[in-house]
Amino acid sequence: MPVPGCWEMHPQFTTYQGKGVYRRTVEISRKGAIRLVFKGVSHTADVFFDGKPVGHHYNAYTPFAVVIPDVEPGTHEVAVVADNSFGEMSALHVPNDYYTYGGLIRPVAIELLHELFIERIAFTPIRSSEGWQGTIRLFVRNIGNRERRARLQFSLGGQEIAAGTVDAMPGEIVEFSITKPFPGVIPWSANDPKLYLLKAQLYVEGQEVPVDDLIERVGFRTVTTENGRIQVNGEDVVLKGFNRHEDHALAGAAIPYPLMVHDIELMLDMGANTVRTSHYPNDERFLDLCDERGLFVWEENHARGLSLEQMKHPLFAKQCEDCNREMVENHFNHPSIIIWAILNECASDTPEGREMYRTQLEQIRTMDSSRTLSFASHHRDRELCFDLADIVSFNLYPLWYEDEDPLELIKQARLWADQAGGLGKPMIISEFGADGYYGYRDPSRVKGTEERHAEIIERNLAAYVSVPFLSGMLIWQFCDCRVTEGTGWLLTRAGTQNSKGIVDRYRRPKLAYSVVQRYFKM
Ligand code: ADA
Repeated sequence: MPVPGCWEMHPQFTTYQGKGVYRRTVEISRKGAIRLVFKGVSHTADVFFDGKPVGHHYNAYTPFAVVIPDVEPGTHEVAVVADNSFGEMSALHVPNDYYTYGGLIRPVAIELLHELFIERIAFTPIRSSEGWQGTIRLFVRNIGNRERRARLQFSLGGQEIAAGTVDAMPGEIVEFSITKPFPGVIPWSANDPKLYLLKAQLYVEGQEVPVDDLIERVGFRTVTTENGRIQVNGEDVVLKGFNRHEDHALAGAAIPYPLMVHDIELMLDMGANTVRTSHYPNDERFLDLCDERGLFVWEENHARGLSLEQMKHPLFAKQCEDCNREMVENHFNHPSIIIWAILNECASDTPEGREMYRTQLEQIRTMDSSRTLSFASHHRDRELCFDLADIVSFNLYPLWYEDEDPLELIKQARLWADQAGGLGKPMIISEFGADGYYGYRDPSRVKGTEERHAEIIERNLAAYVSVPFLSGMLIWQFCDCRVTEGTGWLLTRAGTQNSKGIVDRYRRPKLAYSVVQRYFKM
């Protein structure tokens, strides 16, 4: 199987759920440490080096790395056992309204390491009355067995910054932080998504050549909430866009780069300015494209529609905590991400659920206070957690699941939010939509026809653009997606897919496409 890829693309494994082994040999040119970087293995990975277990990771949608010290020069075998089956060890990957594909769905890399190396960089832009500043936090890791002193050198947009020195004990990860003014930089915005390369070099004392470097791409932008609105660089924005599952008829969850570009082009062509990574952290190449094209991103952790009972799974808290940490640490430097979100449609309407929401939002806020926080709720007047977030977000399906008027419902939702801790906070309709089966056109306009789908999207959009209090409207969904096959109404969806896409799984536009274009380009 190709990497990245998922095994469902092989004719013999279209519905396979279980384990699969990937193996390859690698040539290591010199003695020392290596790092294997996995951007996404679905959903559980066990990594072996020359037959010995070296790493274990749960969750298809977050990256992880394995460091192997003291590798001899020569030929070695890397093997990964990927498992996409559901079972008692999995609290987040469960039968659901999307598909858990199997395999190495995102890229893999191998790095030769010095015993002292740069683990990661976190850049935070600051907008002040004196102009733009930036805080660079850099994490140096010592995997050797002696204390090391190192000098750091940065450059950003061609400006050289002599940063200072760090001392790291064996086994330690040391944080180094510096805040600098960056006069004259051009801010990142949707219309002009200006990006800068931030380069860091690490010199071990007494050596002229750096032992490690790391280049990140960053942007200068802030995100705030004031007066019930969301601001980017101090200016109010209204988010218009899509929920998107990483799913494609020809590639499953392992969407190749040109098809990612195609998705972005389609969204921009419809006039969108935002994408929500429902319901998990996305492939970082996609986030890179959002940075480059000026698309705002709502990125969320991995959970969809879990009941309180499912949230009480003994591994739930730990698996969420890992996912939140890996999401924020790995995606920190993407200026396109303006919202971190958690736990789509889980039990935020119960006191016990609320504690879990509170814990997770606090965890994220501690790691990153420079972005806004939200969660998408379907609990209407029973919601208990709006006070914990910066933005209140509703998933509502008027004219689809209920025969409700979108305008009346949205006004009602504002009142629910105001009465339940959301007063004065910006509000987003984080999901609305209807099923429409590609190619099913019929003058009856019954539910499921492209005509009815387009009409429901139109009536929703007409209502949402007419009210002054909405800061966002995100259509469910950009593309149709495969769902888990099972029983019950959710898992017996027609065609085993969620067909609410504005384009189908092959990206063929439905009638609603031009409707969206008309409203988003207004
Ligand atoms: C929910 C959920 C989505 C999807 C949608 C639908 O609100 O968040 O994942 O299942 O409804 O199609 O019903």
